[in-house]
Amino acid sequence: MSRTEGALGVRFARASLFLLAVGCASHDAPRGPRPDTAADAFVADVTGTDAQGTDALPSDAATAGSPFAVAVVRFEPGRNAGFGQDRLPDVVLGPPRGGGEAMGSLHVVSLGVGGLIELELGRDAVDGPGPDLLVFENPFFRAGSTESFAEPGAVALSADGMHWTELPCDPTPPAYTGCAGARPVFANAETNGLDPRDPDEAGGDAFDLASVGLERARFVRIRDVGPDRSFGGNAGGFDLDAVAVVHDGS
Ligand SMILES: [Ca+2]
Ligand SMILES: [Ca+2]
Repeated sequence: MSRTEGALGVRFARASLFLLAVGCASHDAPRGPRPDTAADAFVADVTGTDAQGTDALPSDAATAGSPFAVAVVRFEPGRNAGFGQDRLPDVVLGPPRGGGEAMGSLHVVSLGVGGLIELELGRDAVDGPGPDLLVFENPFFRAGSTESFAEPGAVALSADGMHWTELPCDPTPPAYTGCAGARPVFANAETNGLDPRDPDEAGGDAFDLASVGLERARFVRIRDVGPDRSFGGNAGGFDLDAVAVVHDGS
């Protein structure tokens, strides 16, 4: 694909998402039966970790030590998923590509309504002062409003990929207390120099390991808990851009 064709494709996709978002703001979509997602089940094995994330730490020199996700170890799309799925796992690895306050990034995978994804980090998030981990979705402020168009997700953390602790998340607008997917994302590795690991610069939603008594985490699970705002499209549920480690003990 040429550069021009790629740009047109992006513009078309942005226009589609914008129309979807506008529609979302005005009415609720009817809920339909969950399709058979067996054919959509996806498990990536980027680092030699098995499907349950129970195996070895990353061994790929290109990703070992990264302060971002380096592998998708589990993906269970919910209803009306599909957007970005053909770009897994890369689309959720590495730093965020935030779209700022007024535009949701399209560099995401949609989990679908009730969908779930588990990621392995390139290094442990370790409890330090304040937030230790940032999760980047693609919420944005509606025109003339400070209320974000949010598709919240509950975050769970694990040191070994087997034993999980879910952080409390109240998906009630406008605060979405404790959930990921509430705050716009500003850091964009392609368009600005904002530090994607700095909670004050990056945007996104910050999580403190101490809030649930954890000292470290290597795996992150995000579960869509919001209302259905897909309107029958394929961008249902939480849209994951990236995850970043703030404190790694170094
Ligand atoms: Ca902390
Ligand atoms: Ca979203």
